[in-house]
Amino acid sequence: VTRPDQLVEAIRAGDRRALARAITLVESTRADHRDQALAVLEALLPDAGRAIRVGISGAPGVGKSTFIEAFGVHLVGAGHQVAVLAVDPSSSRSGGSILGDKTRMTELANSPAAFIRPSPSGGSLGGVARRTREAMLLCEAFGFDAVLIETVGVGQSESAVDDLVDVFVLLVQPGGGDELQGIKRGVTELADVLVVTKADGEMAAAARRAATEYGRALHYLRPKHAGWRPPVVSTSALTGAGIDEVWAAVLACHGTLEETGALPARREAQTRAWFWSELTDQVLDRFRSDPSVARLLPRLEDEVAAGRTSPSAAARKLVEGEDAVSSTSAGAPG
Ligand SMILES: Nc1nc2c(ncn2[C@@H]2O[C@H](COP(=O)(O)OP(=O)(O)OP(=O)(O)O)[C@@H](O)[C@H]2O)c(=O)[nH]1
Ligand SMILES: [Mg+2]
Repeated sequence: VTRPDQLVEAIRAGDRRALARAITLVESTRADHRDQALAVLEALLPDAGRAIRVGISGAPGVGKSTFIEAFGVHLVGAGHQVAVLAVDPSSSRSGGSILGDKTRMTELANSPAAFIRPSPSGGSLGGVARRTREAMLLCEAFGFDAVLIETVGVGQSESAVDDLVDVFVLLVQPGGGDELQGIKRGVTELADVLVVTKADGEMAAAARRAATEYGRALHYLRPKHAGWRPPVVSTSALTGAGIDEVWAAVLACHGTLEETGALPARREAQTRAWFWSELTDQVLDRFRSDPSVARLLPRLEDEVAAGRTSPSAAARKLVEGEDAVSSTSAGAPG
């Protein structure tokens, strides 16, 4: 076992195995691991925050893994140090996990300037997002200046990723007449850059149509950020077309957010929200572990389920003790 201060020192010295071990610590649910993880994070926090944080999302099969391989290789070619992480509660995963991807992202995975971390298996979306945020901070402290966070777009995971990043890139694919599905689901509103994938071969014409449609649709959406209009970029991971344009768009968006002051405000709001979610989790954990709460809670939950008491009254009984509620409901002085 390596002590937290040794891990911190090794990470500062550029030891990748130490980075991987620290990420394993933040992913662990064991109490002693949690203590060590917090010590490492606390020490490295001043070194974090210097990367461009990019979220990459899209429906299953849209081409995320293939895009990230091409995009990551492009970034490395431009002199960047790239970390790839994933927010994916395994329950929602249809296959194509980033672990399997690592064998497919061969060029990127073998690059000394890149680091690909498979998503932790299992857990709630909130838990996975928390661990990913902490892993991102560790990667930044290590020196990665671009962090790509992938999620498969199947529900709430897109907004969980948007809460972690500076710039959100949404991938859509041409064809199938489902061009506007993302817009219907409200996901398109999150996009800072919209990427049409697979713009090659037989699909080139359909990709052009999709790009036009999306461009028109985005025009009618309320802007997410003042001064930034999300561009639509057609790409092919096979031919490499448009990949550099996506990076240029990400940089332009990031630059605009910096100039308008939206970037520091966004990061601050994200950190405040993270604090409140940590606080809520920790208070709830502690509350549940109280013996009298643990004894009462199942019975009260059953009473709520059976309609014998209201959720609000039952919650108050738990928080204030049964006596407090019965004396209140017996008629507090008006
Ligand atoms: N023609 C063409 N095919 C592509 C392109 N990018 C991806 N594909 C193909 O699309 C399929 C899905 O690609 P993936 O990169 O695995 O998609 P994904 O979004 O990561 O999929 P999941 O991880 O399962 O959600 C594969 O068969 C790819 O070969 C592209 O630029 N052009
Ligand atoms: Mg994939």
